[in-house]
Amino acid sequence: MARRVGLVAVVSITHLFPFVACEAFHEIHVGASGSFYDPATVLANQNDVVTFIFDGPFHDVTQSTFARPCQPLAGGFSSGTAGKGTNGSAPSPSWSLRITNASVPIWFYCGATIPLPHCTTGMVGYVLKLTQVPAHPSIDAIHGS
Ligand SMILES: [Cu+2]
Repeated sequence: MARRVGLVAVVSITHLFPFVACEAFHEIHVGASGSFYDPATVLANQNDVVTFIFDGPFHDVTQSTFARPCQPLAGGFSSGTAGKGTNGSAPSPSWSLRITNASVPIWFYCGATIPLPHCTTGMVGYVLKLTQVPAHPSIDAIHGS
């Protein structure tokens, strides 16, 4: 009998809070030390916010696809070109992206092409749903940052 009461209590709690969203904030540094995103991978949940901080001179964040990682996705997002400028004296601008659909991975790349296309030299990244990857000790560190 006591066991049955415990089960009822658990069910009641999930009915009381069916839409609780625990949003988290993630930061990705853009071009802080070369043409890279740091980190290049973020594990996120629905409603999380990913903020890109443009530490380098000029970069961008443009949505792409796994199949064509250096081509813009039609109708996808783009931060526009941003950065600290060539002399690095301007403050780092930032641009934020809210994850409105965590069920699909989000791929992005830098569309800057000077002196070489940044995408083809490795300036790509992606956002994965937190539950799409197996449990790993580093996941907590990434998600908690
Ligand atoms: Cu770039």
